Parts: sequence; C-alpha cells; structure tokens
Amino acid sequence: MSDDAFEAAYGRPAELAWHAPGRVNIIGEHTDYNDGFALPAALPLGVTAQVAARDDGVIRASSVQDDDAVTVPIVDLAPGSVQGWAGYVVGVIWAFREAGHHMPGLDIVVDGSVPIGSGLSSSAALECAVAGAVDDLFGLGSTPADLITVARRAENDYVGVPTGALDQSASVLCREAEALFIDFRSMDTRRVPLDLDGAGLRLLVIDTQARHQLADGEYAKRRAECARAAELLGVPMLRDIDDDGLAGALERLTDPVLRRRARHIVTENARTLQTVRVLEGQGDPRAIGALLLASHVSLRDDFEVSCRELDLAVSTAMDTGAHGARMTGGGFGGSAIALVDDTDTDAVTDAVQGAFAEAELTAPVIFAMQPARGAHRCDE
Ligand code: GAF
Repeated sequence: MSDDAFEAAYGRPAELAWHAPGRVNIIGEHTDYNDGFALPAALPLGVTAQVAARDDGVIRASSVQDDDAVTVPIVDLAPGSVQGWAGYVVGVIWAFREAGHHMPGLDIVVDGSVPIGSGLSSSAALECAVAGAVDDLFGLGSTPADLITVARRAENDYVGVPTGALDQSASVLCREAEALFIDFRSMDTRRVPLDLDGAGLRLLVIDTQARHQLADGEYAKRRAECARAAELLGVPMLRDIDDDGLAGALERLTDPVLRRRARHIVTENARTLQTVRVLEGQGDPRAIGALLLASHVSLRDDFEVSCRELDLAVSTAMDTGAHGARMTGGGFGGSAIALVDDTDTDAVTDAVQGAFAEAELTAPVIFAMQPARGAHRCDE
C-alpha cells in the first residue's frame, strides 16, 4: 500500500505499517478446537495496516476496499458495537484495552488482498496486521503469543465468531518456504520444510467463489458436537482418542452423527502427524497427496462441511493428475488446494475452470502459491 491512502484519508503521513498474511491449511481441519494438530502455511496475500497515533481517545478506521469509514471513542467499544470489516479492526483495540493496555487513540487505514469469505483467513489477516501495528505504535512489547491472543479475542469475543486458534497462529507465526506444525494443546509449534519449487511442485489454491460464512451456526454446531462426543467418551477433548482407541470409541458412541464427527477428528489428527512425518523425512512431498485426499473425503462424508463446488474442484483436480487435493479452512464454501506437478499447472487449472463452466457455476479464481512470511513490520 502506498502512503497516499493514509494521506488521503487523514491528511498526514502514517507512522508505521504492518502486514499479516492469510493462510491455507495444508491439513488438520477442524482439529484446532479439539486440542489437535494442524499444518498451515501463509499465503502471499494479506492485509497491510498503516497507523498513526492520536491523543484524544478516538479511533478512526478506513479501508482501501470499502468506502464506509468509522470514527469511535475507544471508551465506547463493547463486543459487537461496530459491525462489518471495521468490527475486526476496533475489536483488536478493544482486546488490547481489555488486556489492560492504555489506548490513547489512533488513525488506521487497512488494505487487503485476501478475498473475503474465501476460507483463506481474511479476517485473521486483518486482525493480526492491526494487532502488530498497534502493538508497535504504542510500544506494548507483545510477544507473538500475545498478538495471537488479542487477535483471537477480537474474532471470538468482539465479533462473536467461535473459531479456534488456527488462523491467527498461522498469520503471526508462519515463515517463507515452510509450513507450521501446531499442537493446539501445548501451543508448541515446529517449522516443517515445504520446498515445493525444489520438488517441481505447485500448490494451487482454488477459490470456488462459493462464499462461506462461519457465523451462520454450522461451525458452532460442529464444535458442540465434538465437545459432546468427548463428554460421552469421558475424555477432555477428542484429541485424547488416538488411532488405536478409535474403534472402541466408535462402538461406545451410539449417535451416528457424533460417531462420524469423532471419526473425522481422530483420523484427521493421525493424517496430520503422518503428513509432517513425510515432509520432515525429506522424502518426495508427492507422498502427502493421498493424505490430502483422504482428509477431503473425511471432511465431506464424516464432518459434512464440504459443498458441491469444493467437491467438484477436488475431483476435477484429481482426475487431471493432481497428487492430492482437499478443501481448506472451515468449509461450507471457500477454497480448495491441489498439489500438482508444475508441468500440470495449466492442465489442472483449465480442467477445473472447464468443469465449473459446464456445471454453470461462477468461475473459480485459481493461483499457485509458495509459503510466504508471517506478520511483520513493513520496513523490516
Ligand atoms: C476456520 C476457523 F477459524 C479455524 O479456527 C479452524 O477451525 C478452521 O476453520 C477449520 O480447521 O478457519
């Protein structure tokens, strides 16, 4: 983003800017709120937040993508008091204030390139860019874990979407050319090499244009079902059931819906660990393809969070030679990923476009990605 947007909005230069990325999740879906495992990577798309301090207790926020600017006294902020994109921005200020930090006032301009509702974490990118910029502007000394907490509070408690920690952790902690293994019980993370170029591979992101909306109740329903299954099984979280214990656990769950939900979480955790083993073993990354596809089938049939567009993207990519493909993110629309040989990139892209056209669906947006850098100050 050029300084012009800030100057145009507020008639003075910004003091500093932070960028935070969206993410894809390579594998480990809906596992975060079950204390399980995931393996995200940062997108080369994200949000930049430019900021400058004020001393009158007011926050003014504007967006390059949206004409509706907001001006609010910080003292008036309460969960849900500002709606739309600006809610994610002021939600971060609210969360810093709730954490005991003095917020003197500020002007913010945000500029985002992650498509909204695409399942690529546009909201986490927005929260994390603002959190990094505000922390830096006021010298709050937050650790990466603090930034993740503040960004999550904005999402969960201010905006009111009951997500886990996946998206904000990925946006803050991911690194270039790597995926990030996260254990959501300990919050330990480990960098996992993901040199796709070196292996002659591309990770295609297929934004199906079917817009997902996590706030519509289905996501919260899945969370409640997982919690109920764990309760019936007498464990704190479904993470506490492993592959060996799965058959016995499934026998004890009489409700077929809860049985399917539990099976997804237990098998998805096992697939995530296996994916990390393959990538850390420095073997051919193509070997994770079967795990990606198995993850999609499990999300489609057991967790029931896929949709027609995601299934079509995955099956077409697989039919055209992808090594693996799956929906990524929360589901109910959004994006899929496909692991393809770089020589097959055009063929897979054309085939998916063709299949969507034939099915009279909106044309998907498809691009190849390399894992990018997590949240950082723009001049560093
Ligand atoms: C969404 C949520 F925000 C994450 O916390 C995670 O649960 C994901 O869906 C599914 O893995 O992105």
